[in-house]
Amino acid sequence: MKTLLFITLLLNLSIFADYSIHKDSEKVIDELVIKHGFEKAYVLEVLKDAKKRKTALSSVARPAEKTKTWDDYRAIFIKKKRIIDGKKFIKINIDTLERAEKEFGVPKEIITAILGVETNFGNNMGSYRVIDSLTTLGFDDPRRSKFFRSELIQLFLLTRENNLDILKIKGSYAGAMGYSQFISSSYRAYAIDYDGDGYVDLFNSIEDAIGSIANYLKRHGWKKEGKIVVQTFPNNVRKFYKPHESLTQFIPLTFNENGEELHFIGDDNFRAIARYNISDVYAMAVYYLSEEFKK
Ligand SMILES: [Ca+2]
Repeated sequence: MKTLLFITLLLNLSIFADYSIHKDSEKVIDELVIKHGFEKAYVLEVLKDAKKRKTALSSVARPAEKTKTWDDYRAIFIKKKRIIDGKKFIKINIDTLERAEKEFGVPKEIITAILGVETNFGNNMGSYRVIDSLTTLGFDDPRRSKFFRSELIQLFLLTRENNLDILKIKGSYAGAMGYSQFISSSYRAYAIDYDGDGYVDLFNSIEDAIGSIANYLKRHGWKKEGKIVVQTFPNNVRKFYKPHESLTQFIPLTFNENGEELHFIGDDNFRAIARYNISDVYAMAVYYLSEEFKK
């Protein structure tokens, strides 16, 4: 009886989760082996090595972009240090940023703001092994396991294509990687080689990250010279814009700024930023930060 209790306790400890024998792993293993031609022994070895990370589960249950208000976001991201670091980043990487701006139509300040919000310009790319995040969320998240299992399969494909060690690469609790924090499917679909070495590397190449962010935004509807937000007032939104399909929303977003309420409507380019991270406050933080870099 005592032994059984002990074994039960052991099984409940995160370190003893074995994703190669998880009840939902068979479908993933089959897809990787049959559809994508991976060796079964390799897939099992990787899943066996993956560790359950309970903090990934708790973080994904209350993501910052859902629980934090604009005031919280502003306090975190629109800070003197980050603004100074961003300006420095622009100075150092001006050639690449201007090349991307010309090629994709995305201003250097926006690309830099995304890098600033995502990883503090590469200083915080995440400390989770991506294999741990994606197995934990893919097999044990009650709400979005299907999405994360799909990203897990994408991770196998990405690491094979890019010759990366699947057991070593790190990222956020949700599996976002590199300077620009791309999830596996985005990495495969939108990341580009922008330093010309023939290899797409969001972990080590700032140039690749810059080009990839610009490419991502363009592919998600960024319009050169387009508007991001239109500042407006409570009762005359329609005066400025007639509702049409390309507007993100006709109801203005409301943010408190120094005790005054400001009302915005997001335009096409606002929506493109929000595709990076589905959140109005996220897109506002990027926009605000980008404006600070111009000052
Ligand atoms: Ca490259």
